[in-house]
Amino acid sequence: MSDAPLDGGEALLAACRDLGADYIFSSAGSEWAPVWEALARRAEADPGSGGPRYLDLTHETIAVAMATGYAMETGRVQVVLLHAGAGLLQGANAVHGALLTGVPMVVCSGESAGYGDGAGRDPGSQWYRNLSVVGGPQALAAPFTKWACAANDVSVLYGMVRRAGELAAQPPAGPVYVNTPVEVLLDEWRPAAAGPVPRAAGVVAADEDVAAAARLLAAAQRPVLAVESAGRDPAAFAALVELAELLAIPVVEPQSAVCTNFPRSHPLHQGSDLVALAADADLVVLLGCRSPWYPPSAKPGSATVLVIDEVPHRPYMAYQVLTADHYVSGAAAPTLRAIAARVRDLDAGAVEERRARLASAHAAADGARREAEQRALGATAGAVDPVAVAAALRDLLPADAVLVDETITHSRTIARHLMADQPGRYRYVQGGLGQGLGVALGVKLALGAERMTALTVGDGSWLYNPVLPGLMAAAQYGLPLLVVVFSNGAYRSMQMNHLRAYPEGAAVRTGNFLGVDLSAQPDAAAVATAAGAAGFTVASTGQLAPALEKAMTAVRGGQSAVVNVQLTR
Ligand SMILES: Cc1ncc(C[n+]2csc(CCOP(=O)(O)OP(=O)(O)O)c2C)c(N)n1
Ligand SMILES: [Mg+2]
Repeated sequence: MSDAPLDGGEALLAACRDLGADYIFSSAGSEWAPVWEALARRAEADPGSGGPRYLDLTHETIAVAMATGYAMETGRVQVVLLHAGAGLLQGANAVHGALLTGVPMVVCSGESAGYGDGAGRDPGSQWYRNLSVVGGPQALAAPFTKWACAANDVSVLYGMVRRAGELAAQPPAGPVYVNTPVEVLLDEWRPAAAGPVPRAAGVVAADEDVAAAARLLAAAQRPVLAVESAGRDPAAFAALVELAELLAIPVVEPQSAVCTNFPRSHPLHQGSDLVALAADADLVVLLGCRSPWYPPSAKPGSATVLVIDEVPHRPYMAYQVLTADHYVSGAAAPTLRAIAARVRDLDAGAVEERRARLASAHAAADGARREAEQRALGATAGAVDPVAVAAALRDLLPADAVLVDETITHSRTIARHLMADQPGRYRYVQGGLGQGLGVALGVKLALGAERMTALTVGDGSWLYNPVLPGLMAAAQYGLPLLVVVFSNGAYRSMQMNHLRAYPEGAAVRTGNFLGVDLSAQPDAAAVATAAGAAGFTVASTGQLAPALEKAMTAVRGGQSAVVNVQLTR
């Protein structure tokens, strides 16, 4: 290694390494030459040296969404490098998605401090001509990050990025933003001694709140528990099963659920209709829920509401009405275990009666599900029923496969028929459309070559995804995905919205619906093939299983596969 003085690029890299970031997810920009140089220097000196691996990605949405998928699987803070205000704006949709998902992430991009008039190295004329943002790029990032700031001097760069990473991991986890000006990255850096980064501290529920929750649960005659996201932590998933079994409490995953929270085949799983179950409940437990019913004030029934969440008030929600009567603030797994340990004086007869009643309700719902699948899979002519696609994926995907979902009108069908029984099996993409491919790539990166990762995506949502940069990253980094496009030839959800507002309007009278028609979309299978992936088109139910099998064979062989399924609805 040369004995040239260290610079800001080295400082940033040192902070990433000390934060324990496994990867730097990057989309190129001219401010990053100092980091590239530092990485090249490191590789020259010691090719086997540790530290984060750098991923060269070709679209900001892919870079950020990959970091989201990876952090979602691992829980570890990752670093994303974007370009100036432009790259931040391009990636902003996915940064907002990371905020909603609650994953720890440090996002950096630069600006110029001297515009070429300052001393030192030349930042380049583009910073003067095109790239300045009044108020600095941190002003752009502020509304959709936990914290956004500028590192205005190289002396604070290492410390600021490090603290940003610690902040990102602190509950509620989320993305933070650091503006790293070009001149700061190019400046000479003198490292100071810094100790290891401590693990983020957990939130421990107060003893009196745990005791109160246990009393409420033991006394309830008709309790119901709704859960949206707590199952992302496998320990919380297990703790919820234990508590639910102890109390024979029905568990509901409302439409707002974003992951597998409770085994679908468990007799206590009671589907997704919280409003119906809560209507005559005496206790509603909201576990890790941010928006369990809609409209916000329309709490069903008159039950007492017990909210259990690491941070019950989601700070990034502009409006949130949980109508809570009691809060328990604590990380889900230890809190649920603590509550279970405190439950006393259960009415055993009532609990067993409830258990039997819920088991038969579950069996009835399951029978209806099977019938729907038989009907869908038995269809012989025409396009494919989405129920058949969801059921086929359930039956054909390996038991340890993960399904990332970016469908809109089909998401409930997928959640219902996938019958996910393990934590991590199902993950819904949060935030604006176009992130699914990146999130799935990040999940695949975390899971490794042996684990199948599938993306289900609406045809409209697929058009929002940076398909070419995503398939390129899949090939370049050995991250083959199975993509199943739910093609109904439309933004069906937009039409449903229109119909809700104007059920007898001019569009209904004349059939002139705008914002709906996707009949001009390119053939997703042909696009995939052109980009080096395997492409399949499924036009009838009989073609479905063979195409999925072939696609999975391609994926096992290292090639991504896109299966475009033409749907009845
Ligand atoms: C970035 C972004 N732009 C626009 C929207 C608005 N939007 C929500 S759903 C939707 C249509 C999705 O179409 P598709 O994936 O085909 O699902 P379908 O409605 O047909 O089920 C649109 C345009 C959005 N959510 N995000
Ligand atoms: Mg569609």
